[in-house]
Amino acid sequence: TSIKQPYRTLYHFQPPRNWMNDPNAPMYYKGYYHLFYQYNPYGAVWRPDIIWAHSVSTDLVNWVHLDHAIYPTETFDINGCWSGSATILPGNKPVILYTGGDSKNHQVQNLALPVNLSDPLLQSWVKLPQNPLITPINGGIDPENFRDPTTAWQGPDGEWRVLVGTQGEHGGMAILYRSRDFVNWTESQYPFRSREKTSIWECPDFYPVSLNTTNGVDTSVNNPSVKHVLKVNFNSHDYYTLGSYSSYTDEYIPDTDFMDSDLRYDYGKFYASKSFFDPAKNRRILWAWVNESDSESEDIKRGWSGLQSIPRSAWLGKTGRQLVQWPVEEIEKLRINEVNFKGENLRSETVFEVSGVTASQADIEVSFELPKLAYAELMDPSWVDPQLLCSDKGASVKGGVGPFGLLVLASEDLKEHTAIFFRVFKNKDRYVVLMCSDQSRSSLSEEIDKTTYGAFVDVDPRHENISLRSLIDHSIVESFGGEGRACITARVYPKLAIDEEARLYAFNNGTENVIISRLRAWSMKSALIY
Ligand code: DQQ
Repeated sequence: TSIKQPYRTLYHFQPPRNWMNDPNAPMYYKGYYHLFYQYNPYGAVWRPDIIWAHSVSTDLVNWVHLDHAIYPTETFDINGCWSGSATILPGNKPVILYTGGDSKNHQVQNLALPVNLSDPLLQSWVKLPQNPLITPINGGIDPENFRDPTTAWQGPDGEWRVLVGTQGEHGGMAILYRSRDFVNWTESQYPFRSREKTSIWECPDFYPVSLNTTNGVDTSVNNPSVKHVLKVNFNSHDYYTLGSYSSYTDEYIPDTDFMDSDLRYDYGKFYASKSFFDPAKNRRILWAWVNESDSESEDIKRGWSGLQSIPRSAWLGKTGRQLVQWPVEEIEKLRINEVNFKGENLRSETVFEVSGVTASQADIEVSFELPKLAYAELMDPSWVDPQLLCSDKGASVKGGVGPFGLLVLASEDLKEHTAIFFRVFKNKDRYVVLMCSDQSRSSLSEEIDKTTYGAFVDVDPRHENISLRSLIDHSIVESFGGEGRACITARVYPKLAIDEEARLYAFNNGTENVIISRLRAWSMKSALIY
């Protein structure tokens, strides 16, 4: 008997059942994209002795599940095979560094190698007998909080470098290790970075981005035309800094440190991300785990928990102050039945149905022109927290210029809807654009986390239209504002607005008219994931 499963996604990556969390070691090898992920083969909840499941794809859209790649077998990982990363060694030889929970429940870093490099699917992996290669024993590292090795990079001296996340007395940090042969690793004298008042740094990621193109850059590249990104997850989010890195001194100096800025990959649900350089299309791609917002007992009833985001290309924005992210172009292959219009007036206090697409499984791109900017509400200087501002001023709170945007996964009577919208404020001689994803009315059921999310978008509405793209897939809404300058991912569990019952609307709840300069919407085909 099959239970109706309205919340399973149909073009996001999911295993057929059970618990999934972090993406691990994404890489491109001999024509295939590889995704490993933290997986519990025995149920829909996390457990410490978690394993690495493995899937491959030629297009980042359709996936084939392979046998599990890495699972507890040895004293150095018998209590769990936790997150890690791939490095492609010279001669196109991929290797994986991952965290093992050893027989004393200490976290140690291990190396695994493909058994057969001529198998492009890399189906079997062997653990190096010298494991563990990096242990917390020396140097007073907390043995229960020492994990998630990065992709390694090679310096001009030929030595490999890798970061491992941990926490010190005052906050999270990343420790740098160096090696000539990838087997013997030496701890660097100083932590690579640390920051007070942050929890343990999980899943660090460190890579260059180009200063003048949107192309990706391979991880070991360092020259005057790149900047570096250090991303870590702490305090429940994936934060990043941009900065300069010297391969000679191994010093990384952020332009603005963690906690002093609020740069995040995503202002909704998006955790434990991992990036990789894709040599096939010269781009940097990142993924993250998107967990459930429903209760654990519901996860268990459904028999599964956790999604992977749509993989995103990431590059440095024109200002040089932030990254820009956009769903990989391959996802557009799934688009069918385009609905398209231009120059539609979205009058004050109206809701406008966009019909003709399967609203439960869709891709929408819309841009708004704001002819009445002068009537924007005044910005209060105390409004510094965009998430708070979005929850105080949800979609139903009237404004001047905005709120305007989309109502997705909406029921016909609008009792259920998720509102993705903008509000424009005037702040002296400039404008501030707020983007919100308001889940407060996303479902009639109650035991759900319906937190509203928000972000400021670095767009000047005097000089450009405000754009929004939303990818909707049954229980996930991934939204990209200002052409990828602010991203918000949300999970929702409508009761009425499921499958064919779901509707899509544009709305304007401000006093001023706005113009939909262009709207394109598509139904999305299901991906083949088996
Ligand atoms: N999940 C893994 C850890 C990592 C955490 C364990 C982040 O390696 O720190 O499943 O979600």
